[in-house]
Amino acid sequence: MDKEHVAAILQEIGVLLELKGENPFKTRAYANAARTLEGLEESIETLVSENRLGGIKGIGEALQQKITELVTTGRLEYYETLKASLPAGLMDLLDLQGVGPKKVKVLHDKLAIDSVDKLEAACLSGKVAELAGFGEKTQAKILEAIAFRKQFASRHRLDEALSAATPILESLRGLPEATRCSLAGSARRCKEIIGDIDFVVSSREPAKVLDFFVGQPGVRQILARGETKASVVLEEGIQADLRVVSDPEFPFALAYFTGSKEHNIVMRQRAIERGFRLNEYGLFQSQKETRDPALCLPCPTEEAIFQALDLQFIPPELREDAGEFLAAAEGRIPRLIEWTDLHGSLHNHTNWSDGSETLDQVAAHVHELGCDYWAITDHSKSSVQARGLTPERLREQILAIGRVNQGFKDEGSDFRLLTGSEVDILAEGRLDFDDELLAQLDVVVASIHSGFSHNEAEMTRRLIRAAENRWVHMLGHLTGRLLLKRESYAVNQRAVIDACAETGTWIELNASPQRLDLDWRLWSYARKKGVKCVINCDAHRNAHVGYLTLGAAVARKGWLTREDVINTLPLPQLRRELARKRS
Ligand code: DGT
Ligand code: CA
Ligand code: CA
Ligand code: ZN
Repeated sequence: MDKEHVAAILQEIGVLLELKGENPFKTRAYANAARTLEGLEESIETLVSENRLGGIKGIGEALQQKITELVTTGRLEYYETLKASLPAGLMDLLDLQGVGPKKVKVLHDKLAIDSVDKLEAACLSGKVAELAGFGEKTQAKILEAIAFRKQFASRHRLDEALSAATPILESLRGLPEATRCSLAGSARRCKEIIGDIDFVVSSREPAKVLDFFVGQPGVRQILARGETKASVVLEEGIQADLRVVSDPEFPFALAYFTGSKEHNIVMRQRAIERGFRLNEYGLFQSQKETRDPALCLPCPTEEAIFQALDLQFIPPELREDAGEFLAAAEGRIPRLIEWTDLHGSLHNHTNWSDGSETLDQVAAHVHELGCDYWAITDHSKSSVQARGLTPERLREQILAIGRVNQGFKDEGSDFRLLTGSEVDILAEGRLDFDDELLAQLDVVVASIHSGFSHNEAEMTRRLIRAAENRWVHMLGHLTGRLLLKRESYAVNQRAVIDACAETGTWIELNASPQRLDLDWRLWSYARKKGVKCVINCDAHRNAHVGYLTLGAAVARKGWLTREDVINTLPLPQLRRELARKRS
């Protein structure tokens, strides 16, 4: 368990205590302890195992016991009990802009409000404005916050959808009554934002599967429950739909509920052109709508359905009616990249800037996971909030990385850390370090972290100027977007891609789940122009190494193959490519 996780729980305990009306000193102690933990250099596991928590200012005996329990057992009884003693909906209220624990407590005590729906009703009837300390203005603000939340409640990031879906899929697979189980819908297609999660299961006993599905611990609310389908809202606030079919129907239901809708329409049309009917129940030898099993062409898998329609198999990620039919009809669907093709990441941070771990900890972790190389690209000096490195510190870091690499060499290992920088692109496209320093680095990523409000022409110009620098290997998170949080700054992405093509500059696919930037929709254009992709974790802690799988999924959605992605190369070839633009 990492310290961010422990800190998040302590923080939440502080909030829960405040909701209960505990004295402010106690609640503040938890918030302070959380902040202290986040700032620690050492790993929390080491501190616990060596019994050294007591030496940290602000961590008294009670807190020490709780942290120790949490780190050693993975859970904390006190926290679970506390959480269970309050209605779950109260935490949802806290998510509303401008509503803090004090207000939630009053709303709960005076008006018995424990959900967003109840709060909305109370605001509409004017009861909230009458509460002491609220008033008309606050009431109107709360209604505004609720409207905003509703707009986003049905949109979730892919990583959040997948981490909610995975355990459900696992437990469905464990059911004896379930024959085949799959994720479907936009999550299976790896859209960066999804509306709801869809599952398809085949079974002879749909009632048992549905009972299990709606009765799982992660279900907050049952929206609908029928003979063959159910919809629930999960604890995470995400809706999940399940469809149960017979096993011969499974491939058809899976293809149908994977979508996209636009893709399905073309599939259905192709079937009609061939004298068939295609729907979620089968592919039928029939001129009109039917679900008569006697007329169904047996297709044991999705592959067989595509084959029956004279198509190469279309991977789910490509099912957007964005050129996949033409390619599949001509047998031109490429072999898409797999995450296991990746040998390392070329944009990552350590505790030298705003990352969590030391060089040694990062190197040991990624080496253990089987990477061949890992570039350390901490922030540059202008990124003050991210503790960007001065030129002196960067020179020190180059030496420190040399020492880490010497250690690997001495052990006979070929693994290497690469030196680097995520250098800020300043106004007018100047870079935060001079060329002489950049030339000493193995890997240079150039990114924009400030001056987001410039107009499109200026932002585009900044990025193009950075690409024109011969020491810059790639542009990082090209649009600066944060999914569901912050829009891209104004930029002409195609013009930047053109400049990268001309200068031999690569473009990053930033695999951090809140970025997934460059967007999958633009990779076909970049690929056509001959611009190479680099799938980067932008890791700020070791757990982020897993983002490589998400990055590869989105790269697949952008039709990228192993040949299009630089960090599929082994180290010697990578070094040759790194030298190319500079020679
Ligand atoms: P989402 O949930 O908004 O992110 O997007 P999807 O694609 O998961 O859409 P969803 O959950 O409404 O439905 C799952 C799939 O079911 C969808 O991708 C295609 C299929 N589907 C649903 N409604 C229709 C429809 O009216 N016509 C066709 N052709 N397919 C449909
Ligand atoms: Ca869906
Ligand atoms: Ca759905
Ligand atoms: Zn960055």
